[in-house]
Amino acid sequence: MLGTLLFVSSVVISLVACQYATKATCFMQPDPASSQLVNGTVTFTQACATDLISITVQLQGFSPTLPDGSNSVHGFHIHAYGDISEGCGSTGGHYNPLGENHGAPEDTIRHVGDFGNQPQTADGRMNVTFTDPVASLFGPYSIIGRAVVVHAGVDDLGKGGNPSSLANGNAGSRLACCVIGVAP
Ligand SMILES: *[C@@H]1O[C@H](CO)[C@@H](O)[C@H](O)[C@H]1NC(C)=O
Ligand SMILES: *[C@@H]1O[C@H](CO)[C@@H](O)[C@H](O)[C@H]1NC(C)=O
Ligand SMILES: [Cu+2]
Ligand SMILES: [Zn+2]
Repeated sequence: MLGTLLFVSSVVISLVACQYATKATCFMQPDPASSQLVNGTVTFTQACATDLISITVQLQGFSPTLPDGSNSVHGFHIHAYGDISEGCGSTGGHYNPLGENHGAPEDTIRHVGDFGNQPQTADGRMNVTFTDPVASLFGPYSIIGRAVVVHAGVDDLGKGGNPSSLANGNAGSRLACCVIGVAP
């Protein structure tokens, strides 16, 4: 009887919890050391813990893509700390609560914060929406309160064949960052 009551009430609670889309937001600002003045918003939505998180990125200020195709994609990660007191450098490394190696978003072995590479437009904007199978706004490994960082270079997704590839993907300097907060 008590078991049934607890079961029914937990079902009711989870149904109610899923009626409100959970949303988080992050207002990107350029790192003080960056010559590319990248800014804009990153928005996260996830209605329930069991849903995939959806990430919408709307940034501007990247240098244009070069004729040889360079400067067309950028390493894009969640970093461990929501601390931008010393620019993007104080956000720490990739958010990695499980102590894994760096990888691609689709890899089994990856950091929670590994969102791979995201494309910019030729004229220097980034306007993409994607989902991620691992990161979440819920639970013990929630990304709320941590940082978004976009890099100058390409993330080698852990396939670079050197130790730093397995730590950070060799994505280069940090162009812009922000702290993920709860949104209305
Ligand atoms: C974003 O950067 C552009 C170009 O530097 C600037 O004009 C604009 O005011 C910035 N917007 C915000 C909200 O910081
Ligand atoms: C961003 O992409 C969306 C969806 O494709 C589009 O509706 C919107 O106009 C784009 N915004 C910019 C600034 O390019
Ligand atoms: Cu990063
Ligand atoms: Zn990583």
